[in-house]
Amino acid sequence: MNNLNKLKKQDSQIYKAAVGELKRQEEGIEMVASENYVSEAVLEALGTVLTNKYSEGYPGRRYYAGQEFTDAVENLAIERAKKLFGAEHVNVQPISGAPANLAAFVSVLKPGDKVLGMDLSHGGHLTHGHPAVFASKIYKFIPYKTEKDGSIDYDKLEKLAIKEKPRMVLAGFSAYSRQLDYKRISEIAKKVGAVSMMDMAHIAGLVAGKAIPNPVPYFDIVTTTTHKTLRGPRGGMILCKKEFAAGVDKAVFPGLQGGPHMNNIAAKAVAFGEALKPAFKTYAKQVVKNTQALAKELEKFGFKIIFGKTENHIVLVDVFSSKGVTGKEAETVLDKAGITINKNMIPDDPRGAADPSGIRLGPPAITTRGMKEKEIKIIAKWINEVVENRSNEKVLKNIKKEVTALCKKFPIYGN
Ligand code: DSN
Repeated sequence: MNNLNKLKKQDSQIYKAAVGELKRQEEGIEMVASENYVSEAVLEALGTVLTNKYSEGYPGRRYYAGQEFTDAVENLAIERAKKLFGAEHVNVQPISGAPANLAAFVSVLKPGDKVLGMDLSHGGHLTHGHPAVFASKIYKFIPYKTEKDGSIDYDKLEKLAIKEKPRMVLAGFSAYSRQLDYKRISEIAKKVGAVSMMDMAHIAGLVAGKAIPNPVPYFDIVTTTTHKTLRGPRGGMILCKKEFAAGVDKAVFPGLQGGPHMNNIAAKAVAFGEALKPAFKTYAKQVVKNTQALAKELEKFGFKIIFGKTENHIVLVDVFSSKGVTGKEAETVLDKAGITINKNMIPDDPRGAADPSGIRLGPPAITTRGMKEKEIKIIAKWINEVVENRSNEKVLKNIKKEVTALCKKFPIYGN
């Protein structure tokens, strides 16, 4: 782990919070499907002096001098990302996923244009058209939904596209557990003269590790975060076909952002380098195996799994109908026992977003620390015990002790 000696001396409050968070991560079972643990090399890159440099523009065409090393860093990040995903063009500057999505919209849409995006409660993402998001005031988002069996009816989607004539067909999700038909979605977009876009933020690591199919060859524009299954630093990225490159670059800078965070881009490059190694393929495949084991075990305990099956790293569970506990209650009691998940809406959730019917969970983080199907079985059993004994503080305390003991056998940073 990073040496925090200077921080300790100078700012004990921040030091304490950082050390407390390290302990929380080391001793808890992190099952938020979008979280992961970066390597120490990635952490070191984040802490480099590259954070001191202003580098507005792109490699070879910056607005300030002194870019010898920042250009090298950004070019490495771009080349590695291109290799990882087979992309024609890559922009590594977006600060995170939401700004990457906005930049992608700005690059091809005019105010008032229509976008087909997946409904939030059906697994979509806020930035794909939720009314609370600023982009919804500029563009007209039309949601599409999943079917009762958890599938997407692509004939229905095609009919909707023909009826609405959107300028963009947007695929991607933050809580959907099934494989999308990339080819079909991009064909629908082509048929109605729309731009096809995919937000692969959740699954980018599984794609990089070749555990699931790659959307990049099929879509005009693909956005992602770099910190979820891809196991890089917190950040965003846009991959696109050559004809969209100039628009994307202009939308990111100067359209929406100023100076790129070069320490962060360096850390992205390091993470992409790691994802190019054979060990990352083993990791990605294990994430999928662990997820399938988790869904199977939870189902045995009577939990209702939404979307019928899981083909990625996400398990969405209707805890309200299966266990009579709300998503918020489940999140709170599991946290007490040292298991971190998040409350989540289920399709057309009769309850509100603040206290929905479901929870979302996944094993990308615990797979990074080496846990496999054997540990998943134990964790699923604990999840059931916690939920069923939610008002029994003694049970929660005992499970927390067992959670800590298990975590000690799988150190994240080896100290
Ligand atoms: N907050 C992320 C997630 O947990 O899925 C998406 O932006």
